Amino acid sequence: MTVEIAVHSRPNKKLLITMSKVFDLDMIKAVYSRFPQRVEAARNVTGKPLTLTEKILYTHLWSGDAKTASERGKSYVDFAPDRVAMQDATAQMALLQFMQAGRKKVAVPSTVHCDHLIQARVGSTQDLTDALSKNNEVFNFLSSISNKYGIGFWKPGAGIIHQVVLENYAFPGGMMIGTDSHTVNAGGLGMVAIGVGGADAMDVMAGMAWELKFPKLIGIKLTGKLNGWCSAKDVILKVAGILTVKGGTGCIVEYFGEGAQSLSCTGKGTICNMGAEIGATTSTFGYDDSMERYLRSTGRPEVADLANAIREHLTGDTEVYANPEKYFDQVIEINLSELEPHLNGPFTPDLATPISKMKEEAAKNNWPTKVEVGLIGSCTNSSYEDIARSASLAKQVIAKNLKPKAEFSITPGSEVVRYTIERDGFIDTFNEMGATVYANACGPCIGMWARVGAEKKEKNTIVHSFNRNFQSRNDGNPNTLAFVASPELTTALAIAGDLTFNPITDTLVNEKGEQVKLDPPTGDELPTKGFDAKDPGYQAPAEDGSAVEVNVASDSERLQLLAPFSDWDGQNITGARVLIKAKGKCTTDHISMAGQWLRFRGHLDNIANNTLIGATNFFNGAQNSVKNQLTGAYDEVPKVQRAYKAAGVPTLVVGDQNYGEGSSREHAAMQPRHLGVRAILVKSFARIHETNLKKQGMLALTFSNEADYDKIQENDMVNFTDLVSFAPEKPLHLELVHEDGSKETIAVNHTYNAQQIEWFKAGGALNLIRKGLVQ
Ligand code: MIC
Ligand code: SF4
Repeated sequence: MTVEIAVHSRPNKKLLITMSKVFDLDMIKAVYSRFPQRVEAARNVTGKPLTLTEKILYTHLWSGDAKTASERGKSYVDFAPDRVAMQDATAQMALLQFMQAGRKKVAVPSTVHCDHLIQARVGSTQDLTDALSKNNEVFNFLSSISNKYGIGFWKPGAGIIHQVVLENYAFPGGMMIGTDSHTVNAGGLGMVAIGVGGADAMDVMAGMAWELKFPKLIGIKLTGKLNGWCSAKDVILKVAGILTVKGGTGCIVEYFGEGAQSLSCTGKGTICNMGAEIGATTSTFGYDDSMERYLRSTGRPEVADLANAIREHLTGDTEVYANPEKYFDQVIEINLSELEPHLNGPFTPDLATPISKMKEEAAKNNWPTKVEVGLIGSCTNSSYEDIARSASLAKQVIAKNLKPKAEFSITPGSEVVRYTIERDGFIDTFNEMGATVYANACGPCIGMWARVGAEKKEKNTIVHSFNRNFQSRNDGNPNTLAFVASPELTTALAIAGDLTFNPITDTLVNEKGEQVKLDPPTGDELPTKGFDAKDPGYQAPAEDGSAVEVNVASDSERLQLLAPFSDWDGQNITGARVLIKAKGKCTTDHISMAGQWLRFRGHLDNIANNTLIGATNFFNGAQNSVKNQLTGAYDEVPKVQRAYKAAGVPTLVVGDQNYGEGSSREHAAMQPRHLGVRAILVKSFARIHETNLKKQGMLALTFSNEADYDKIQENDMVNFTDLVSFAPEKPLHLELVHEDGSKETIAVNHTYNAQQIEWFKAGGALNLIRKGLVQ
């Protein structure tokens, strides 16, 4: 069997109006029919007006109408999400787990999107064909397993998960989870949409509740109106600068105010999308006219009508927005009229520099100011509006006799956007500017970018409109400095080829030697002629998939059936070694790199060979070089860990702040687990990663006293002294036996509740399901 691709077609062929099918209409009707009553119940138990976030959370309680008020930042609550979305790189592991759950069909509407495995090299058509042949085994697996279990399948070329979800599935007031940290994008259409690991997705698809600690609430009041060079992206770039990469941890961010209403729906999506970069559980906006316009434009007037009927429930209560300090845990106010375009980076998305300050910051930090490449697109910024506004700048290249100084590329977010922008002439405009149009996929954003010359590892600067800019992420070159900006600013900087070019004040010299100024970008929020596509790339699942076979070849290097992890032996872990003490930032990209490693996302043993190879060893400052205590020699992290495993020596990984920041990929938890690491001990965790570790039966621990990080020495032996009495809200203790024989005991905290301790004991949550101990 082969997977057919969504073939790019020319707009002059007869158009098929493919946007008329509304997914999940019955489910949405059911959600809305109970919404008002559940909001009322929530108002009664909390005894106060409600934020939108609370309305959505309380209307999605597993147990039905709210009976008690949940304590923010404290209570673990069971929720019933309305739907699940998965992308190809994470769906493999999620569905390999789902296969083990013994269910016939998914319990809630679910979809798989093939977007991460397509490498950007020469251009969309060729790249898609190449990806299809390289990844055929994986695409076939995903296609057939989706077919079997009732999961909607979006073929390679259909687009990036979050754009496709926004166009087809997101609805105001809904709750969804997705196996990708940028699932939060759907907040732009008024959802509470949360990124999770595959094991969490599996639970919900298997008909079980989904547990989340009731989040704290950050309110962001937007006043004024965007103008000139500013765009929605600049709002979140500014917020990232204020809150930093961990300022949103444990929180849902709710935007409101007249400024919020003035933003387009896809602009709101951009803001919510990058909420992942501040560690927020998710972000959301109240239902408004921009969302209604978007629903109608994407062929869902029925959903707009349904939402209009309960409009007052799909936004926060008036009293809340009038006195936000009373109802949110933290309030931030941003005046859109005064906002400046920002550039965030390099290496971290929260290093925010307004464009007017870039000259001095670049000089101070010795950042190369020549921009080599500008890239627009990704799930963050590939809406019609984004492309239209960027195209308005590309048009000026020709009109003003300019010659772009940097390379420039576009990755459209979906086939629907691509088809529509081609029809409306934008692709031609970009082509005239010399741009490359890549396939509708993640591409360079996830390191699937065959960038010519990257292997030389030269220090260089690129600017993109994506969301993440961790070291090595885009092209595998640790010396590429990536700056995140709006698509408009990215385009302007690619034209100028200069990071310090401020389009508001500066001029460019054109081919005739004249000084010219770029006019501020303009563009329609939505296509006046409507969206269209010949083949959006959707494959519906079989009504009855019981006869569909899912094959995983035993000698496959891409896919491997999962073997259960072993359960806890009930003993204290003793004689443990420190595999690595990671220094500084240790994101999921450092723990389980993407790029070329994406091909092994369905094969745990093979992908385990990249475990922690990007992390910096505190003791020697090197990457992928740790001391093997069995031999005294330094070697690669995965090799050393495999040696410990073979010798039956338990190990732990030590880390710094916000460990596991970034992606939802549970590989970052499963790989160390598979290789025999027993505990991860850090100063603090990113939310999704902490849950992933718990789910996989790992110990996720934090130093009670952060300074104890310094006490861990390279040759230490570590003994747990009270793991046998592991209990909720009770710190554990570790005895450090130093090389000189001295000993000291440190306290470590954990956030396991009683159920999660059972996961640990069973060797992972899936083992409980396998044993039929969870229904
Ligand atoms: C990312 O942006 O890092 C990814 C790739 O989309 C990840 C998912 C993954 O690791 O597969 C994410 O954001 O969760
Ligand atoms: Fe894809 Fe990049 Fe979006 Fe992740 S952030 S889903 S890699 S486009």
